[in-house]
Amino acid sequence: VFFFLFLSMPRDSSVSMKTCYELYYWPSIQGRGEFVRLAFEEAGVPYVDVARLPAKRGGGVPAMTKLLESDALGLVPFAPPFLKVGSLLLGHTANILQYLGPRHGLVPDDEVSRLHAHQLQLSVTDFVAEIHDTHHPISVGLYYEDQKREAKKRASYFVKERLPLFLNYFERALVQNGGERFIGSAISYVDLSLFQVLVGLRYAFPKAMARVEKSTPKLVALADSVAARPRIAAYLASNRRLPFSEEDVFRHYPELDAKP
Ligand SMILES: N[C@@H](CCC(=O)N[C@@H](CS)C(=O)NCC(=O)O)C(=O)O
Repeated sequence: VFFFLFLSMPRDSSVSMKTCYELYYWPSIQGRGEFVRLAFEEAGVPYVDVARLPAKRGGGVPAMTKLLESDALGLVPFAPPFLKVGSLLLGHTANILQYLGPRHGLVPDDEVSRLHAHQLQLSVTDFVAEIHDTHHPISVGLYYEDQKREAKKRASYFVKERLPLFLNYFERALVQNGGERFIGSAISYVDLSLFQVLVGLRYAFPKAMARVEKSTPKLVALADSVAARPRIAAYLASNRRLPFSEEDVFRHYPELDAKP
């Protein structure tokens, strides 16, 4: 039995037989946690999405809140998503991916590649914050309905200026690396994240995206190629992949999209 158990362990030698990844994120949305979920899914690495488990199995939002309120595990993260690996607690999406990437073949070995992957991921972080702020320009503590007027104004500049600026930048970075992958020649967590950004933006701003995507053909091809990867395709078809919604980071409010 032990021999069989050993044979069925992941082959990645950097992963100890006891590695148990616990992801903490809001259970009903894709949000920023999705960038981490996609990395686990592509790598075929088992993880526990703790807040999505029932409370009687130690899950739910209270389990997440409990960790955020505790000082027992050292530096406490500011907000979800965060990852627990044994006694290590790690916050910030880009930081979590920087940790997982080298351990699961989602970034090349050399230092420059890793720094550049992190650099691109930090630009994803900035971009996601701006996407979020289109529907919450005044405060995360207010409902969209209470900041609709400001959201409309903010989103009009976003779709006109920031959306093409960011996407054309990512297209350029992709082309600089040959046009198929962002870093090196194999899939990296940055490729997975740009897939998520693209599909999220298509959901949120279909009209603006139809326009902008004409000038980002490599990005479009990259997103298609990520969606077609066997593990990602299986994940997207599973009930682990939550639908987009108006509770999420990428929200579709027709009044915030580009004019026809
Ligand atoms: N830069 C952080 C941002 C984390 C973040 O804003 N998390 C959101 C959910 S997606 C949250 O729960 N924020 C609570 C708050 O800002 O008070 C990251 O990329 O992980």
